[in-house]
This record gives sequence, structure tokens and C-alpha cells, in this order.
Amino acid sequence: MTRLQIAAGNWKMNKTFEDAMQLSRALANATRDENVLTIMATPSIYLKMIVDQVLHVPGLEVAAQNCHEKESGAYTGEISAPMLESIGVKYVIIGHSERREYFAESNEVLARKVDIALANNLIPIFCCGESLEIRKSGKHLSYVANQLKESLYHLSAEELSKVIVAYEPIWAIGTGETASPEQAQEMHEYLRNALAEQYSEDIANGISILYGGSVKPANAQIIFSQKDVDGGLVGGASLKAEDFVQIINAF
Ligand code: G2H
Repeated sequence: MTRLQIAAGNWKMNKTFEDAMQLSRALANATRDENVLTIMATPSIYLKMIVDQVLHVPGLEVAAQNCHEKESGAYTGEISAPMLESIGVKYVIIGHSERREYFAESNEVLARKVDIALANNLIPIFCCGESLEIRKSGKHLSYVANQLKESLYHLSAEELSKVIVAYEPIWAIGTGETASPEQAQEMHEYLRNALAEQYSEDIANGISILYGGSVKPANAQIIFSQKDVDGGLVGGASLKAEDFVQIINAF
């Protein structure tokens, strides 16, 4: 089965307005493989402007980096899934390890965020991954599979088929240290098998599983060439158009 290949840039809390618009313009105008779904997860304050800017650009989409678990209400400072849908955003990152760590987002909260995203026609990019401590204990495979279980397995097969999974080992995030291609493949294959067992082979084979954690132009190709790696969720290297374009073209 051919799965969607995806290069998603997670800008995190970077870029002022002018710089953000310049980066999205550069990506819109770049010579890049349009068969690779390219996603820019921008700071929420710029989402509407960037959605409008890239509206007719093939293969280029916009994601939010988070959404609240409730539809609406007295949650000062938060952004809801209906708000994102109303400005034309199609994707939302859910459960990034920085959200889990700094904002105490549990698997249960993330399950609700996945639900609210899907209910509002947003495609969740669901992040999972283990700490160095868990990797060293040798329990990383079951730990990450459990994150999927607790946040995704309540979904129907039809709902699950819409989700993109991103495996991001915490020890490789922003550290310059990358999981080896073999370590990435081992985890992706394990997760795909777990999804096949819970749902079906067909469904598991259709789900794009991205790798994240210090992906850069120099290592993208070898990581993306692994059988169960369908692309990357890229932080630091997505902040410069020339680097990110090299990553997009590395499939
Ligand atoms: C992991 C990744 C993007 P970086 O957080 O989600 O960031 O590529 O900088 O490690």
C-alpha cells in the first residue's frame, strides 16, 4: 500500500510576523515535490494569514500546534477546534512531548483533544515518544504503544484512519541526537503492528507514521527510506526554508 508521505514543520514558539510570512511565502514558491504533503504548524496567532497565503498552493497545508479539549467556554487564552476549523486550518498537532511535559497533558486529556479535533474536521497529528530513562529501561516499545492505546484506541476504525501518528523520542528532540534509522524503524513497525492487531492490517497499513527528533537535511533521506517511516515532524530544521525544502525533497 502506498501511504501518504508527509513533511510537517513544527515552528514551535518561533518567528515574528514578518519572518513567519516570509518563511511560508518561501515554501509556497519553492521547487518542492508536490506529492509530499507539506504541513506548516505555525504559531496560532499567524494561522489565518498563512492559511490565506497558501490557499491555492498545491501540497502545502497549515496546522495548529495544539487545541483545547472543549468546544468553547471560559478558558482564557485557549484556542478551540471549532475556531481552527472556522479559519480553514485542516491539521492540528496533539500531544507533542513539550505539551505533555510543560502543560501536564495526560493520555486522557489527549484522547479528548483527538475527539474534539476529529469532530471539527481537523486531522490530528498525534505525537508519542519515550524519555531517555524509559528507553534505557528497555520498555520503550510498550510505553509508546500504551500512549496510542490510551489516546487513540477508543476511536472507530473510520476515525482512526484519519489520524497521522508522529513518533518523537524525547531524548532526540532539539538535542541534535537522532534515533538511528533502525531505532526509528523498529518503533514504527511495532506501532503499526499494534494498530493492525487492534484494528486491521489494512487500516494500519494506511496510517502515516512520521518520525520526529532532530531531523535535518543530512539525515532525512536515510530516515525516510525506512519501510515504516512515512515522513517527518521537523522542528529546528523547518525554520529555514532552504533546509526544510531539502527535507521535503529527501523522500
Ligand atoms: C521534535 C521536533 C519537532 P526538532 O519536537 O516536533 O523538533 O526537529 O527540533 O528536534
